[in-house]
Amino acid sequence: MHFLKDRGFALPSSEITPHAVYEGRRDLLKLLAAGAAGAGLSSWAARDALAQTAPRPNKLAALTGARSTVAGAMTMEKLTPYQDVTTYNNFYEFGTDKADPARNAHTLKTRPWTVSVEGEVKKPKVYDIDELLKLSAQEERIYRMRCVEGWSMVIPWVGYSLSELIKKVEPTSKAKYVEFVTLVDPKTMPYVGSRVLEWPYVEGLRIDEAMHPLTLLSFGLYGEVLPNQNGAPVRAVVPWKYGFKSGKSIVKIRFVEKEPRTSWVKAGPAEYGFYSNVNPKVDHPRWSQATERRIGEDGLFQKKRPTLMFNGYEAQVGQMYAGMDLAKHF
Ligand SMILES: Nc1nc2c(c(=O)[nH]1)N[C@H]1C(S)=C(S)[C@@H](COP(=O)(O)O)O[C@H]1N2
Ligand SMILES: [Mo]
Repeated sequence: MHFLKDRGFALPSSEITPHAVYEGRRDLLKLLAAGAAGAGLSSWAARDALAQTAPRPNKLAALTGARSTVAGAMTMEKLTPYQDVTTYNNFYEFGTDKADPARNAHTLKTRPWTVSVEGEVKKPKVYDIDELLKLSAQEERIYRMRCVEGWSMVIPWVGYSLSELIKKVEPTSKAKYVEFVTLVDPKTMPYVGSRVLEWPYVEGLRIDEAMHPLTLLSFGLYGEVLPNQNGAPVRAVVPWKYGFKSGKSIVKIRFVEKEPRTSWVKAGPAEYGFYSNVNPKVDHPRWSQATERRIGEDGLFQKKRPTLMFNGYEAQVGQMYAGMDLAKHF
């Protein structure tokens, strides 16, 4: 995996706002200092994070936020280096190899961009991305991210709780689920003609999951706007579920009565369930889910880490699944 680090790639210059490009180290210092003072975080974490984001050639526009106060939104685990977060990706619209999105997603056009919020809501609205960005205060949240394939990362996302948007559009009593529809553009996405998945990439959550404060609408990471390969200009992040539930490059958020038919459930209903909560006790039919590799920190011979129930967010989210058979509703 580490060979990926040595392969240079260029971020599109169109994504860089020259006057807004900031000195990443200085801003991160400020960000961490504010958080450290407020929450009494130990300074090793700040130093550690800083060391890992030491100068790099390409920078995106700043997108800073105060540290989150949402319970469980921060972990003290070591951050996955920016280089790994942005070069080891799943974004099948740009290819199925982990290195493909970083190589190919420069074609994605993130402006103009709108997100249509529709369906079972009293106030449907087509949001321009720059309005959506300012809908609520942006926060930094350091979430563990566990992919169904058995690897994990720790990522400092920037965004706000999806619930902030949901409250604005006022769901009706029929809104039982939320569906996320992501961009499908054959002109800029080389693999949407392929049959690996049905396009557009569709994901979904139950309404209570979508309203949970941990569910993030994310616009950035490491204090900058999202790199294209990570789902620019806006994506979901649902930290207690396998990574594929976190749809990238969202264009539509639909409130519906019936459980949405998601791309992965359509592709393999025996392998991918609608819930897809991280669960070390429920194996994927073809492999165990009991352990994981932390990208960026381990060599091939490093012992794997045990995977935690609900990815370590059980105290925050466990109650939503009380009484449910999680082997059946996997
Ligand atoms: N539109 C879209 N969203 C997507 C995917 C995808 O292929 N297309 N892959 C998912 C998977 S499998 C994972 S693990 C995460 C990866 O997010 P990251 O690359 O930012 O770590 O994005 C998810 N969101
Ligand atoms: Mo994934």
